Amino acid sequence: MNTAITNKLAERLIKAQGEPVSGQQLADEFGVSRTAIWKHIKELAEQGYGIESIKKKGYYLTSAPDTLDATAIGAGLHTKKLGQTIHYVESCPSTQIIAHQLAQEGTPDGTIVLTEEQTAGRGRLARKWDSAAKKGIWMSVVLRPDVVPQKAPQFTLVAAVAVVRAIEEVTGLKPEIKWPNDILIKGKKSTGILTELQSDADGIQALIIGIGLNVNQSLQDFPEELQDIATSLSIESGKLVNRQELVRALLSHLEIYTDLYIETGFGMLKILWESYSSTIGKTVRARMAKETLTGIAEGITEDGVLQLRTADGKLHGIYSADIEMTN
Ligand code: BT5
Repeated sequence: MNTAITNKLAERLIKAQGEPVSGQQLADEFGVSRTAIWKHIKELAEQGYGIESIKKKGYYLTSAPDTLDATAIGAGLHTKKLGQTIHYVESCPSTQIIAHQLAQEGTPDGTIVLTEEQTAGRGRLARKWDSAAKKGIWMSVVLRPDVVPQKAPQFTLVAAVAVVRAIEEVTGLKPEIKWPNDILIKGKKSTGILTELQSDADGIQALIIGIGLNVNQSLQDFPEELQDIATSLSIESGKLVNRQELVRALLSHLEIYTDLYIETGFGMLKILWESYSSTIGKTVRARMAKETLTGIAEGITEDGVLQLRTADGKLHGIYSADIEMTN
C-alpha cells in the first residue's frame, strides 16, 4: 500500500469538509484505479477515520482521528510560514530537544515540532512540565527572526498574546496572562511558555518557543501536586476541545503577532498584552534567584520588563521571576 496516497486521500477528504467525493473522481485525481481508492479508504478507516459513502455521490468524512500529525494539522491550515514544516512524533522526552536539534541542522523558519506525549517535558529552570498523552498540545516552534538578541525575551509575551487569542477563538473562554509566561483561567494555569535561544556572534540563529497547553485533561489526569494549581480547557468549558483546530488557530495567531512584533516593534503588542494581563495593577510578590520583592506591578516596558513599585516608592525592573498574587 502506498502510504503517501493514503495520506493525500485523508487530506483530500478533510478538505472536502464532509461533502462526498466520488470514487471515480478520486481515482482520476490520484491516477489509480477505483479499487485502489477503495483499499486506501479501508486503510484510513483502520487508522480511525470515520468514512461513509453514499451511492452515486461518493465517500465523505464523518470524523478524523484525534492526532496532531502533519496530515491532520496541514489540512485547513492557512499560514504562510508557521507549520509549513511539521515534525511529528508520537512520544518523545521533550519537543524542545528535537526543535533545538532541527534548528542546528538548518530547519526552515516556522518549523514546528508536535507530539502526543512528553516523557521529560520541561519548564523554566529545569522544572518539570506534565504532558499527558493525547490530552494537550505539546509543541515547539522554531523561528529565525532577523532581530538583535535583546529583542528575544519579548517573544514569550508575544506568544502569550497569541495563545490567549487562540483559546478565546476556539473555546470562548477568557484567559489571562500572568507575567511573563503563564496563561491562567480563573486563576489556574492552563498554559506555560518557554522561550530558548540559539545565538552566536552574528546574532540569533533560532528561537525555540515551547508551548504546553492543557486541553482535554480532567482534574484526575494531573498529578496530585498540580491539582490545585493547574487546569485544562475542557475542565473550564465543560466540553472536549478539538486539538487540531486549536493548533491551527495557535499557528495563525502566532504568525500574525510574531510578524507584527518583528515588523513594527513591541508597541501595539504591549497594549494587547496589558489588556490580557492579570498582573498589572495588582500587588504581587516577585521571587527572584537572589531576592524577593513585594510591590505594585505598574506595567511592562517596551523591552517586556515588569515594572514593580515597592512601598518605599522605588521602581524596580524585573527581568526574570516567579510572580505570586498577594491577595
Ligand atoms: C513553564 O515553565 O510554564 C513552561 C512550560 C513549557 C512546556 C512546553 S511543552 C512543549 C515544550 N517542550 C518542553 O519540554 N517544554 C515546552 P515554568 O514557568 O517553570 O512552570 C513550571 C511549573 O508549572 C512546574 O514547576 C509546575 O508547578 C507547573 N506545571 C507543570 N506541569 C504543568 C501542567 N501541565 N499544567 C499546569 N502547570 C504545570
